[in-house]
Amino acid sequence: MSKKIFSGVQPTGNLHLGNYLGAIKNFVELNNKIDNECVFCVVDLHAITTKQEPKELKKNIRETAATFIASGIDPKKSIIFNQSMVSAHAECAWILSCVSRIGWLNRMTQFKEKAGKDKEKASIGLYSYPVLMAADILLYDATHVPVGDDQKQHLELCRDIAQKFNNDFNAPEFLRTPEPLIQKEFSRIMSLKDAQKKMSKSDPSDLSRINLTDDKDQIANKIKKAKTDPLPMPSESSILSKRPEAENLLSIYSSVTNQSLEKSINEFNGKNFSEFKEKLSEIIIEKIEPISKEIKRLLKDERYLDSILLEGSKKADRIASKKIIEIKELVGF
Ligand code: AQP
Repeated sequence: MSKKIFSGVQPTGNLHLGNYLGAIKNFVELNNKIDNECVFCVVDLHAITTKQEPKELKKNIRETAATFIASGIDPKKSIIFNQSMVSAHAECAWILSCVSRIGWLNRMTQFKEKAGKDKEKASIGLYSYPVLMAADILLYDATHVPVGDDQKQHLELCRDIAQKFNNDFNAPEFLRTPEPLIQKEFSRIMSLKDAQKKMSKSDPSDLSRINLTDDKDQIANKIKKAKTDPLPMPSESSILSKRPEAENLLSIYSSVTNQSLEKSINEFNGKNFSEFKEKLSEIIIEKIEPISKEIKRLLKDERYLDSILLEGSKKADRIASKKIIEIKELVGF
């Protein structure tokens, strides 16, 4: 069955192995299915919910587009564009924010994590971020949204917003409620320095993540320094919850090699971490180095990247403008 896919990545720099294994790898598989209609968005409006330096943001928008293409998304088959080029996203987000309830947003754990202790100083945009995310998805009548595990709650909210809009305006099924596409396994890759925290672009320690622009020496060095425990490699999965670092590294190994966690455990059962880490570096380098080289090559051709984003924006605008006109009509504008 053909699917309408929508997903986005924030151009906040330092795209990493977690973004790749949790989301982008899945985008590529969906792009490769002939019948799917895919829209992949560089969500720059989301990026400014935290402070961005304008020149860096421009660079990061191109780098995110380059990462999509270098990872295997074909811009002729899928729409690649940046959100700020299609004004319907911001318009729709406003309308949906008048439908959404404060109580719903108060439950969002990502806001709590990102705002930290001093919530009063967080931007209003960071708080209402999930409403903009709902607008992104609903404008394209997406049937499926591939995301990492951390976005599950936002997708549930998106479904609630769609249903409430349809009820409020007596328009059953008008906004389509999308299904999340979250990988069953390895949908949350953790920091290499602290397996209780997810691998993240904004972690101040570069050693906590493998960036998709890292070269092979950087990758090898980060894996060598990745936190482990003093025991040999685990022999069964039941003890992994007590050994989060081993679990994270084995999950990365399994996800990159497309094999089950059980198989990876059997492969390294009782061996030293140093032996495992050597193999882990090898397979990450094999996967990431070609992507990293291609990103760097594409970044030298800014005109090409800008033309992809411009073309993609025109296509996205055709879809989103039609939907926002219908939304406004229903609202009574
Ligand atoms: N550690 C992760 N494991 C699996 N999936 C992940 N994703 C992010 N981190 C992991 C998935 O990548 C997609 C794009 O994420 P994003 O750029 O929109 O924002 P994010 O989730 O806020 O990513 P970061 O890296 O944690 O950024 P910062 O540090 O800026 O907050 C999403 O599908 C996400 O689930």
